[in-house]
Amino acid sequence: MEHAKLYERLADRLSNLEKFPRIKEEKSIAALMEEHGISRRDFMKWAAGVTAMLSLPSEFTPLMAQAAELTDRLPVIWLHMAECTGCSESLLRTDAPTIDSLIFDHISLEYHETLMVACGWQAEHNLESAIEKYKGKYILMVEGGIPAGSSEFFLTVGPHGQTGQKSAQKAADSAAAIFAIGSCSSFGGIQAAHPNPTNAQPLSKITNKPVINVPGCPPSEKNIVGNVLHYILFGTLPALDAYNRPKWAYGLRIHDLCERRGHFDAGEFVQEFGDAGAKKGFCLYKVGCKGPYTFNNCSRERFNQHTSWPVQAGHGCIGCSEPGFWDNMGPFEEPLGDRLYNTVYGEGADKTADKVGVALLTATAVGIAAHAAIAAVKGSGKTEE
Ligand code: FSX
Ligand code: SF4
Ligand code: F3S
Repeated sequence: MEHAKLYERLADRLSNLEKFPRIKEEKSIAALMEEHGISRRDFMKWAAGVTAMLSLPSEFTPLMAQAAELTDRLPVIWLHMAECTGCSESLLRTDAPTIDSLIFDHISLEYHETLMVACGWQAEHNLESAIEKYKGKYILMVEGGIPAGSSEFFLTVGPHGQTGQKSAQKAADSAAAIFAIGSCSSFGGIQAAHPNPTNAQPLSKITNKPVINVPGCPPSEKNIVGNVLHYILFGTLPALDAYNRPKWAYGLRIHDLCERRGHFDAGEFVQEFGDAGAKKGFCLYKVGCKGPYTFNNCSRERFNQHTSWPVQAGHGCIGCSEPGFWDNMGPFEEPLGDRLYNTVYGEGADKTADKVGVALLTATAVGIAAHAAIAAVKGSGKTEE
């Protein structure tokens, strides 16, 4: 769609959404920002960043800011299944509240077990009434793998001891959009790793409705909030890859935009942690980096307000946003070697990095040899003609 037409369509959608009453009678985003010392300028800079992240042209920035301001029109139910709560932590536990975490505060979170005050019967009642009240209108976010089938009783929640499977199914039935937050909910995660004693399953196996996967263990705050804003703006599913991950976030390999990529291409590798190459910031492939097989935007967006990410901190990527990474990507501090890893594009398209690396090194070697030959010819006193 042409940009102007798309702009018009999104602006229309937002002005319709604006007519809905605010669910939370709390402070506006502008007031929240001011309270935390975040200027309008910083907010607009942030909105420009999210616009670029979602691959929209920069003139859509005001729409993104408006979408953020409208997050209080959106009821969200967040369920915890079998997991470590790292996904919620990724978003909420920062030293100073980030714009992303403030926006998450602003969303009308109707139910979130680790954040809400209610417990026991009251909590269960809140969940049931939120499902009823916002039927067909709420966003469901689920964190964690789900023990299923005859093993569903490995996870029971609340005073009625409802199983995680039943509670996720019920909440999914009446949701307007469903996000599996984190690798556990997207692909099963650590509890689904071999031998998967509780038969933990991804959310997409528990419901027949479409599920958008936002994997990562944990996913970055940017990818969680970016998906909410995308939904507010478009109201439709984003373009997804073969594993139902939004392409705007998971369309490229970690390796494609890694700051150490020049060293990979030049054959400059850390041989063991702490060696001279590590101090120089060489490539971590030989100490196990799985960046060449992993689709995520960590190397571009980083974590904690762009501060850092695993490779910048000195450890290779462990492939945490790929299906079954606990089983398929290990050992985490050794290369996969000759083992072909089946990525979204299939085995054929994705040679092992070892082979690609070797091919590149060979090409470099050929380049050097050719140069040496020319130099030798020059040295012999012959002309270049
Ligand atoms: Fe933990 Fe979330 Fe990993 Fe899983 O993140 S960070 S185990 S993806 O479900 O809490
Ligand atoms: Fe970066 Fe890892 Fe690729 Fe090396 S192998 S360039 S550290 S992503
Ligand atoms: Fe995970 Fe790799 Fe990013 S380990 S956080 S996908 S760098």
